[in-house]
Amino acid sequence: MFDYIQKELDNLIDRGFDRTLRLAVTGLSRSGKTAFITSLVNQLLHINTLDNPRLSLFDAAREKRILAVKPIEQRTMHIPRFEYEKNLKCLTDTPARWPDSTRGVSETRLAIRYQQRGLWRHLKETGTLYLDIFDYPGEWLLDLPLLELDFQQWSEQQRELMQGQRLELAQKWQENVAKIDLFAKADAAVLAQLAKDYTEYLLACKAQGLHFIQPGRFVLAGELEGAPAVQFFPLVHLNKAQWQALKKADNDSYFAVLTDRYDYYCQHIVKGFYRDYFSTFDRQVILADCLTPLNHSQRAFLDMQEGLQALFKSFHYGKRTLFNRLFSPKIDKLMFLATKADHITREQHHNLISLLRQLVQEGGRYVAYEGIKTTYDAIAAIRATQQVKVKQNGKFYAAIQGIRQKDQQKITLYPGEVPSRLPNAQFWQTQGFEFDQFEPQPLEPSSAIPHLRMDAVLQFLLADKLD
Ligand SMILES: Nc1nc2c(ncn2[C@@H]2O[C@H](COP(=O)(O)OP(=O)(O)OP(=O)(O)O)[C@@H](O)[C@H]2O)c(=O)[nH]1
Ligand SMILES: [Mg+2]
Repeated sequence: MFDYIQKELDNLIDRGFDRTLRLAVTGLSRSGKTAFITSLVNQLLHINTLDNPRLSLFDAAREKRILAVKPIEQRTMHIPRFEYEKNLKCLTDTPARWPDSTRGVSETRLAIRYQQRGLWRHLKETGTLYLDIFDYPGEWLLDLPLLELDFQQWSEQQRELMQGQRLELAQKWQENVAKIDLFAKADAAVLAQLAKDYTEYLLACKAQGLHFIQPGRFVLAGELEGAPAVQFFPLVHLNKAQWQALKKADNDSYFAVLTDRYDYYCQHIVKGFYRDYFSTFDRQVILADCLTPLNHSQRAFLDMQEGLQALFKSFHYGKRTLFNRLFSPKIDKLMFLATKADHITREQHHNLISLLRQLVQEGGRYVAYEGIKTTYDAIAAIRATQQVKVKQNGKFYAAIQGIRQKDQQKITLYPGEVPSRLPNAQFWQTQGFEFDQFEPQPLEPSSAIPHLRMDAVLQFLLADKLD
């Protein structure tokens, strides 16, 4: 009994202070980050409106303990603001449309006034949780492994990747690289052009649905656009003897300049990101669109797997010295979400989650992280379809209904089965996937955004902070 009272007293003292939670949201391009944050903010802002009964899995909302939520001024002046109003307007316009693609990092801050629960409930105590939400490109996390590689090791790793489709896309860049003498004095304009060729190659990979792109800043340079720090490229055509010989090249040679720029990129840009942003996050959401790559090709699917595993490794580094040297990890909860689950029927969600797990965790080894609580789920941040039942030959089948993007037709379809395991080569030959994109449903400005399982997300991320 004494322990219990002591615990309640400790809690009470803790509650006397307002709390801050810094939530980071990331995922590879087009995984649904903007839609996710727009919906998360929207669900919280609508928590007490009558037409939002859809948060039953979120304790604080169900118990009506959230008194008020409002957007407030963010604390960091140098990070662009997340454009919630603009994104919402896209959804409430007629016809409704998806918010635009975004670049770089953005931030938004909410104040959540809530009533605490527990032994002292009758005291009607209230607290405020300040929620800072950051949106940053998953591609930036893909750069972490660079810190463990020198220029030669990185180049050799990139050479391994040069197969099939990538080899074709890299042709122009490779032909131009072959024309320069790496021992010769570097010409900045030539390097700028070669780096442009390399960036175009990376962008072409992206357009083909390939996600494992390094360095991540080359495709999302932001304020670094045109800076020497993002004007280098791997040397994938050299053999060991050539690398050895080039070590003796002059300091102003192409080879030396490329090496310097690579080192600068690692030391300043990659480490800078981890120091300035990553080290300040308390909780992390990683979004993955596992359905779209199924439409592309086995290569695109495997590439996404590589990308996701690299993202995951960023957290796995927790125990390793590199990561600890950079910052002491603070993240205590990590959530992997398969997005756009409204593309499939409800009974397929289980398979989608299982596929996500497998994609993230090599060979299905479910690794737990010391001190990081990890979970997997499937969601639709902005639900664009309705789940319906279709009668065929006297039997009812689950189907989805929505406005198909490519022809603006209202369609009802059974999108098929999501594989619960990583599909093998034979599977790709025999079964094609066709997951259509849908337009968002019309939305009244006063209504909450329709979703799937965003309440489960809020419960995992916020519940313990609102007790
Ligand atoms: N059906 C459905 N489609 C979604 C959902 N979320 C995102 N999408 C689709 O995915 C596209 C990309 O979503 P965004 O939220 O812009 O993704 P992002 O990760 O912010 O993309 P970038 O900023 O370009 O990296 C949208 O334009 C929609 O077509 C969802 O919950 N349901
Ligand atoms: Mg975005």
